[in-house]
Amino acid sequence: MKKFLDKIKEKNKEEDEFIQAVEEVVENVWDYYLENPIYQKHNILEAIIEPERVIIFRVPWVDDQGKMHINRGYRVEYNSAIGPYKGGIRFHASVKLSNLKFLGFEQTFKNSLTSLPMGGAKGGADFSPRGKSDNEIMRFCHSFMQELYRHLGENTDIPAGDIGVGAREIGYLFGMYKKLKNDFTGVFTGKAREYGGSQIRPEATGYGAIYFINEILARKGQAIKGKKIAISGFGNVAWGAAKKANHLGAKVITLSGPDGYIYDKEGVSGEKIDYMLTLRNTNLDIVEPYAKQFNLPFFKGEKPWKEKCDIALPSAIQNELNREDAECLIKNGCSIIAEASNMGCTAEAAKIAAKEIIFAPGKAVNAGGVAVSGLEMSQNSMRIDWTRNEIEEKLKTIMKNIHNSCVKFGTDLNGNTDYVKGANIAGFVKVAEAMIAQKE
Ligand code: 2IT
Repeated sequence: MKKFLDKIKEKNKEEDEFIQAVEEVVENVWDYYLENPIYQKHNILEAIIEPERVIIFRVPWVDDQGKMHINRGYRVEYNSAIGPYKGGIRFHASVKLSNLKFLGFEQTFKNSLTSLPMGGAKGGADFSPRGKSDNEIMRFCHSFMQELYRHLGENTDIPAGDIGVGAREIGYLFGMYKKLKNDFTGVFTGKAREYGGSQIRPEATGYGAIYFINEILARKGQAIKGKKIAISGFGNVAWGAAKKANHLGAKVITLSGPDGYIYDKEGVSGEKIDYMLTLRNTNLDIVEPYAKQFNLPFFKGEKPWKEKCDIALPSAIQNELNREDAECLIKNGCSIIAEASNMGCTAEAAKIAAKEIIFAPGKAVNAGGVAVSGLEMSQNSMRIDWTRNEIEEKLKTIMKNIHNSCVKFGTDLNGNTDYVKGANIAGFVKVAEAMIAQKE
């Protein structure tokens, strides 16, 4: 295994986040890989690690003063063994090939876990919407799509939102796609309801994460009602999670931004949840105004993981919860760390949490978002619109099945469940079998 990983590291030098994601998967599936000679014959592990195609392009755009800026756009079309490329678009200053490769790799396993026919992809640009005007964001989105459109199609590659890309940006991106292709198809998910978007898609990632936690708790004979949840972030994922946590009687005690975190003893509920959307639309990327608005304590420059909670739900960005954070949470009685963000925990944090308490990985916990994207694609293809109830029931069933797959593949003879191992093997098997069948 070491020799195999050394080769991957040599080939992908300085791509730390990508190596982190690959190492975790290889460690988990290695025994399974060795037990199946057909996988080795097809060199399936090396194949699954290599993206099918990477597109990198220039994105020029003009700011409100008339000055031209140049950003770098990407689409990593990772794997199409089980369906067309599918995954979000991220606009954030941190975007580079390494993190889009890790996100595309993770997406491949995540999409497989949903049981829907979607391959894996990720894209984005090193463009930060922070402090930009609405017109600047529109011009950026239009320029981005002027290149990307030629690589997309409803049966080829279907993007969605991610960090920095919400309903507004999807509107600009989809509008330009339609114009360039002269074709109205469901080539984007996360669209607004008026032009083909699905019920529940904006909430789906957060709802799914809470459903997944519910399944973990149910297996322990517990309920989510009354549990205290520390959430990081204040964007789309955090918003959906806060809504569903409230529906089910749990209490969300923190939210955070790049500027610090807020602590809400009474719980984030009612109009405070709606205010999260207002905050996002300011394009400022800070959470402090929330503390001012509701007269709550704000902890500048700090992360919420020092607070006493039952469940920690990182919902912002990769590697936002490290070893010290995990140790602090465990010491304070936290019993579940569930990643709603992709690879929200560092490798060390994830390992400590898995050993001491329960740790659930992003590719399982946050799969509800892309699952409802899959349902949006189905509705668009069939030209129908499922009700809120129908989508919510389907999402619940999908999350339950993902949880069951993790338990099936991740439980040892003593009955201990390793959710990371379970998610990785379950996600891997379907993609590997499809690749072998297609001699890819
Ligand atoms: O990380 C993710 O799963 C997403 N950003 C959603 C992807 C999608 O295609 O809905």
